[in-house]
Amino acid sequence: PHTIYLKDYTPPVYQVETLNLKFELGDEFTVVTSTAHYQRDPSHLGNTLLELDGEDLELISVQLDGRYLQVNQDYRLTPEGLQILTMPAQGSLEIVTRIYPQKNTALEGLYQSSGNFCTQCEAQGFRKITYYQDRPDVMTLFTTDIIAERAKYPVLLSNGNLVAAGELEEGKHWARWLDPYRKPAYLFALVAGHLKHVEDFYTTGSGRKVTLRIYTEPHNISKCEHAMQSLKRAMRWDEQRFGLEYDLDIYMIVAVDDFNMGAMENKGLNIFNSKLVFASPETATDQDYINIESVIGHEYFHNWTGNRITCRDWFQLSLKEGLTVFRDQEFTADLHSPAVKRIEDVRMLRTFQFTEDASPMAHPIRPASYMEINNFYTMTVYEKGAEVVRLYQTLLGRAGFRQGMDLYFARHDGQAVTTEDFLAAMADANQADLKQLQRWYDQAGTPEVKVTMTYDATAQTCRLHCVQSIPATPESQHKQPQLIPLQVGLLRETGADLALYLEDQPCDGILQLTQAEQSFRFTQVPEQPVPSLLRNFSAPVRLVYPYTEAELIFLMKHDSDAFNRWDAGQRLAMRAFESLLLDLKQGIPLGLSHECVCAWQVVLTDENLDPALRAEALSLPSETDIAEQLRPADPAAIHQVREFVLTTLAKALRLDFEIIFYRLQHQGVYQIDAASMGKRRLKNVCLAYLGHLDDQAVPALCAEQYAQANNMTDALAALAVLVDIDCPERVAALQHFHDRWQHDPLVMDKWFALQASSSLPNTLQQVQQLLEHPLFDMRNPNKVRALIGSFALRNPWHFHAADGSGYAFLAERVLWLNERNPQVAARMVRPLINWRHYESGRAQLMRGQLERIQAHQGLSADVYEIVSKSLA
Ligand code: B3K
Ligand code: ZN
Repeated sequence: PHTIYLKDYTPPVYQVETLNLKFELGDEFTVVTSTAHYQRDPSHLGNTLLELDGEDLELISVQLDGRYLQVNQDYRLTPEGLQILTMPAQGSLEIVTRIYPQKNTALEGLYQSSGNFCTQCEAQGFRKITYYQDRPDVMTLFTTDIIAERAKYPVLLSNGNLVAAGELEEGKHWARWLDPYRKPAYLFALVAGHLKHVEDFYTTGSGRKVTLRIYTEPHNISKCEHAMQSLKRAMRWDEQRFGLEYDLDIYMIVAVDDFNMGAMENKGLNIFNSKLVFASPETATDQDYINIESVIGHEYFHNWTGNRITCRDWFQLSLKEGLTVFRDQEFTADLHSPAVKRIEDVRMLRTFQFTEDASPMAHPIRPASYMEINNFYTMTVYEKGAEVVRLYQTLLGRAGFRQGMDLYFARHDGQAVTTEDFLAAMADANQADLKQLQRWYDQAGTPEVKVTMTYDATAQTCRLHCVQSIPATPESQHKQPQLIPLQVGLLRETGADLALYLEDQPCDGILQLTQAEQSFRFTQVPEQPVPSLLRNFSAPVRLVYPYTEAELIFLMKHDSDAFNRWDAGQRLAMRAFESLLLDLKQGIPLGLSHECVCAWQVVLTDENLDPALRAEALSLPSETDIAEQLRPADPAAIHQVREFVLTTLAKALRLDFEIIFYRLQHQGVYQIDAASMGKRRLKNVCLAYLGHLDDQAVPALCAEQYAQANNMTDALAALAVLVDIDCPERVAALQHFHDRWQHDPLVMDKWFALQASSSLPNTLQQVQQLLEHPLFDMRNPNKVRALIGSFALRNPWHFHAADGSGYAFLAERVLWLNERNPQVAARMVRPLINWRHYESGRAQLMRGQLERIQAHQGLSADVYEIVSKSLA
C-alpha cells in the first residue's frame, strides 16, 4: 500500500455532466451499465488521459460515443482501474461491468444483507460498482435504473425522486430514480428487497410537504416510530437553529442488519445500521433511544453539511464530519439537558480521542497523508473536529457563528470545498481574524494548558499564568501555539462567582490563549478566589492546575458551571486513584479519605441537583481513563484500586444508595423524557454501587429488578450487575434473557456484550465459547463489536491479562476478519496500538501480537497501515 498526500492534490481534468446507471440485479451477479457524459476542463488542452477508478470489477465492454473501444489501443486496465487513452474534449462513455454482490463480505460497494441489496459507497466504494472518477470533487446528476425480479425484490430505491417504473418479462420489474442535485459518487445509494415501510409527512417552514419513509424487513416495522419522530424533530430543529430546509419531496431511511458503521447520509436515501433505527421500550435502552435520535439527526444534518456542500478531497473529511457532529451535539443539547450532553461528549472524547491523539495513529483533524482513508473515520476527525467547530462558536458567540454558517452556505452551496473555506466564511462574516485557528487543523496531539494563580491581597489582583504545549506526534515534533479559548470563573469563599475585570475592563470570562506562555491579570478581586478553569470544556485540551483536595471538593459543591462541578469530582477521583496506585506499589494498606467519601455523599444526596447530573458525578473515571492518564499503566493494579474505591463508597454510603434506589425503584409507565431517563440512570448507578457489597441480598435485588422491569434499561442494568457476581441468579437471568430474545439479533448483541465485559475470572474462555454460539456470526459487524469489541475495549482488566491471552485472542480474530472485512478488522486491531503506554511485560506481549499480524501474508491496506504505524 502506498501513501497519498494532501499536497499532491490536483483538480480533475474531466468533469461529468450526467451519469446514467443501469443495474440488472441477479442471483449470481449484477450487470452495471454506466453512461457518463464527460467534459474536459478547458485549461487542460493537451491532456487526453481519463483515469477511472475501479476495484474488483469484471469489465464487459467500453463504448465511446457509440463506438466499441479496444483494449490497449483505446483503453488500458491498471491495478487502480481503467485509463481511456484517447479521450476527446467531450464524449459519452458507456461502460458495462459485472459484479458479485452476493460474495461481497467487505460490505463496501453493492452487497447483500438479509437477502436484500444495499450499498455503502463512502469513501471509495463506488469504484467497486463501476469504473468512475471516485472522488468527491467530481459531482454530477445521477439517473438510476434498477431491474430485478419482482417477487424477491418488490422494492427498488435510489437517490432522488421516482420518475418511472414498469413491468418486464419473466417476472421482472424496473424503476427509474432521478436525483436533481449534483452529487459525488460517495453519496450514491441503491436498495432492492423485500421491505415494508412506515410513512409520515413533514411540512417545511416554506410550506412544502415532504414524504418521510422508513423501510425495514417486515418483522421490524413496529419499531420505527421513535426514529420517525426523531427525523421530524431534526427537520424542525435545523430550520429553527440554522434556517436550513429539506430540499427533495421524499426522505427515505432503510435499516439493514449488516453495516460497517452506524449510518450513511446518501442523498435522500439514508442507509442505517438497524441498531440505530429500531426501538421499543422492551428492546432498547434509554441510551439507544438517545443514540437513535442523535444519529438520525446527524445523517439528516449532512444534507446541508456534507451533501449540498461537500469535501474537495478526503483530507477534508472533518469539514463535513466535525461540523455535522457539532450540529448533532447541539441538537441533542437543545432537546434534552445541555450539561448532561456536554459531560457525556467530553467523557467519550477524553477516553477515546485523547488516547488516539497520544497513539502512533495520531493525526490532525485534517490529516496530511493516509494509506487507507477508511482508517481516518476516527474520533479525531469526528469528535475533536466537532470541538474545533465549537471553538468558533465560543469565540464568535451563537449569533456570530450563525452568520458564519449563513455565509458558508451562500458562498459554497453546490461545491466541493476545504476546511480553509469554512474558516474564511466564519472570519469574513464576523470580520474576525481567525488565522491562528488553522493550526488546530494541521497539528495533532492534545494541547496541555498548565495554569498557576497568584493573588496579591494589597493590590487586590489575581494573575493567571498559562503555559500551553503540544506533545510531539508522528506528523511533527515541534508545534506552534494554538488559539485556545479558556473560559474561567473566580469563586469567592461563599461559592459565588466574582464579577471579572481584566485590567479593570469587564470581562466575559473567555481568555484567548495565543502564545506559548501568557498571563492575565484580574483586578478588583477582594479576596483570594478559587479558579474554575476551562468551563464547559471550552477547548479540547488537558488542563493542569495544582488544585488541593479541599479546593476540588469546594468546586464540586459550588461551581456555577455544571460541567466543572462534574469535572472537579472526576479530578478528585483521579487524584485518589493516583495515590492509591502508589500505596499499592509500596505495600501500604489502601484507604480513602473521609473528606472524599463525604464529597460524594453530598452529591449523591443533593436533592436540588438533577438526578442525571448526580448519576454522572457518581460515575468515576473508567479503567481506560486511568490507564491513559497514569502511565505506564498496570491494568491489574488499576482494576484493583478502582474496585477498592467503588467498594469503599458502597460500604460507607450504603444507606444513602439504598434510600435513593428504593425511592426511585418504581416509576410506573415507561417514559423516555429527560427527567425519567435521569431518574432511571441515578437508580441504576445506585444499584451498581450496591453490587459491590459482598451481600447475599444483592443478587436477589438484581434478580427482582430484572424480573419486574418493564423496559430494557432497567433489565439490562440489573443484568450488568449480575454478570460480575458468581451466583445462581446470574445463570438464571442470562438464560432467561437468551430464551426470551433469541429471535431478536439486536437484543442478543446486548447479551453477547454483557458477558464479554464481565469481571469474573473465566471471561475470555466464555467469550471463546460464545464465538461458537449458533446466534453469533463473525460476518456481522454488530456481532463482532458486541462480543470482541466489548471484550477488548470495555474489559481492560481481562483484555490485558498478564499472560497475554487477551492479546493473542484479539490478533487471531483480526486475522480472520482481515480476509473478509478489512474495515472491521482495522477497527478491531486498535486496542493493541497503544502498547507503549503499558508496563513493560504487557507492552512486549502487545507488540508481539502486532508483529504477528504484520508478518501475515495478504494483509489488507487497512490493517497494514495501522499495524505498521504502531510498530514504527
Ligand atoms: N459518512 C458516514 C461514514 C462513512 C464511513 C465510510 N467508511 C457516516 C456519517 O458520518 O454520517
Ligand atoms: Zn457524519
